[in-house]
Amino acid sequence: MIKGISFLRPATTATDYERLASFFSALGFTPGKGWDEESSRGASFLAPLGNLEFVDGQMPSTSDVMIEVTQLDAVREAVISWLRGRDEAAAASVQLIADTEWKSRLFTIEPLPGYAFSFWEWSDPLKGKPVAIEGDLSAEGMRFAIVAARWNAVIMDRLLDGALDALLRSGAARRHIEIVRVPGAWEVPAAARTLAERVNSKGGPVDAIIALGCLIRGETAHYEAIYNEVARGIGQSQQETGIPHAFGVLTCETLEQALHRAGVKAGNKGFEAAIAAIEMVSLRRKLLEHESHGEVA
Ligand code: DLZ
Repeated sequence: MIKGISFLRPATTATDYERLASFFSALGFTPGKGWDEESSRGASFLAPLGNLEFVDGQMPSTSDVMIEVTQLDAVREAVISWLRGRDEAAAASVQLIADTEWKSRLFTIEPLPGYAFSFWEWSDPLKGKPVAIEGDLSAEGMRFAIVAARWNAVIMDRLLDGALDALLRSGAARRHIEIVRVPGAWEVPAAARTLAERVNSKGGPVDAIIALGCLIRGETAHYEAIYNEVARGIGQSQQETGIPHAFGVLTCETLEQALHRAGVKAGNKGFEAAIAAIEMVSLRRKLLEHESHGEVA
């Protein structure tokens, strides 16, 4: 069964390699596994959808790497801000976004001479997308609170790092991320609820809460009882306040399993929870906008 497809691009020097990796990181690509060995190293970047196309006739863009995005203007701004300080002349002359003949908008950029990438989005929002309302993954202008337990500190540090990484790389501002530490997973729902209900106090309201914790069955008396209450409390806070609460509470058999889920082998659940929170804030905004326009989804 076919699983995936990878395109390899050799970098001529270590500096070029680092420049390209930095460019793709700055644009919010999810890092893949990559590798670092004696004979070579690889920086890998993932996109939710892959697509290998053979073209007969005129190429749709000048680059053979086309990256479909939402919010193309924001992507162009991110490109410019990455170039600033590295190459002022290039930052000042980034190609303008132009309409294509195939109902899209596109611009092409060479972060390194000889490496051109075209970024594009459909002009017609229904083209190329399933007819569904979905949240986007840009966190710009959103406010988050992360509620993180202190128990199992090694794991929690990794989950917290993962969540922060996801928020910052998706465009959230540091000043819009509040980190709240609580003793253990048991205390997460109460703090989350207080934050979700906060409206006029000094910190102001938050758009979403990311709940992080780690329960290890082998080492936790009343594991089931604690887990059920934590899940119920976070769910209840979400349902009763309407504020999205992402669930990043690990429930593991062993410490090793927890480590794997905290970035060692099986993704980082803190990162994933933060991405879910961003998507839900965006979705909620869209749904409420639909409601206020009297539209039916
Ligand atoms: C007491 C306890 C135990 C045994 N294990 C964990 C755990 O694995 N993960 C966690 O986040 N917290 C644990 N706790 C602490 C409880 O969540 C809670 O903080 C205390 O019982 C105090 O209310």
